[in-house]
Amino acid sequence: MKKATSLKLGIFFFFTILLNFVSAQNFTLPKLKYEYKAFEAYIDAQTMEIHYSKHHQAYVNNLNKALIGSKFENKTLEDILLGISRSGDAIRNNAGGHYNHSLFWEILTPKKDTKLSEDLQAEIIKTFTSVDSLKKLLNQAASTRFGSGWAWLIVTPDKKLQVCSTPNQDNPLMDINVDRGIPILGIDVWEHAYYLKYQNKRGDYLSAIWNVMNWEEVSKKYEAALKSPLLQFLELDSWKAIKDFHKVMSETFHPAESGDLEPIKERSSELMLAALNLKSSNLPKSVDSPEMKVLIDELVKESNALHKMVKKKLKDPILKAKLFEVHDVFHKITAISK
Ligand code: MN3
Repeated sequence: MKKATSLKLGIFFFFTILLNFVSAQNFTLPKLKYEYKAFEAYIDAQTMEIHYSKHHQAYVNNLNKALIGSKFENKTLEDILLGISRSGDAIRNNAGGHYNHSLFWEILTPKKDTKLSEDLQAEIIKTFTSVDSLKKLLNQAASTRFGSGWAWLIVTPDKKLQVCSTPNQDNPLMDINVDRGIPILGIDVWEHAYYLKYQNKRGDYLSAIWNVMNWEEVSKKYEAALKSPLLQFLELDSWKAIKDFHKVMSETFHPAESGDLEPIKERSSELMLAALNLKSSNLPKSVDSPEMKVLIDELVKESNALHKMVKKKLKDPILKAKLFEVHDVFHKITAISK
């Protein structure tokens, strides 16, 4: 090996190790930009203190603990949430709790009358007719959420605004949620957020919270969400038909790779139907192109051909070669969707 190359490799490995070390997981409580008593008239200091230093701290501690030895170790908080269906309850509740509260502290402020950006204000009026009706919708989502949870304003994959709510510490980034999008405003409706001052009167807490809303921060989050590559990821992640095809494909292709053709013999009709289902699905805007449609047509044609060969009981090597062809077409499709 040439000296220059081995030096480059050495530097590469040094940084790889350094990076692993730096990213070794240890989530921490974000600093508050105000005092506990900053919202006294609307949210009392004791609630703020317990909420932040006890509840949020517990989510952080329990998240760090739950991640040790899990497949989510060393992932970013966003990546953990996006794949939350593959985690257990401890990671789901505590990763959600950490993300949701971090956002919540940011969108509160003791500053009076913060202003919405022109862009966000225009979009709110376009979608909800007025800022007041947005507040009403959010309060409705919050007050009808049974038990504990959150009400959200999100930017959806097609760059629209939407109000939704989630139970417990779930949020709209999570792949278990029906409404997907990037949250730009979240209201905590767990009793720990208001009980000391408002007891069972969730509605009074919900009216009060607008007095401490940081519209400048919400506007910043709106601008950032519009530019975020996460939006395209969320759009593709909601394309169920391709996930369904992928599932059958990988459960039949991988055994075939190691010589076991039984799974594809049993499921060739299922694979063909999944391809047809993909063809009739609504293509996400970001991948909707003539090229994509040609590839999906080819996928249907090849899956159909494979199914016919299985029915004719053709020899394993022939079936395997055809399955590899189907797999190649599928790869071209996923390459476009990345
Ligand atoms: Mn809370």
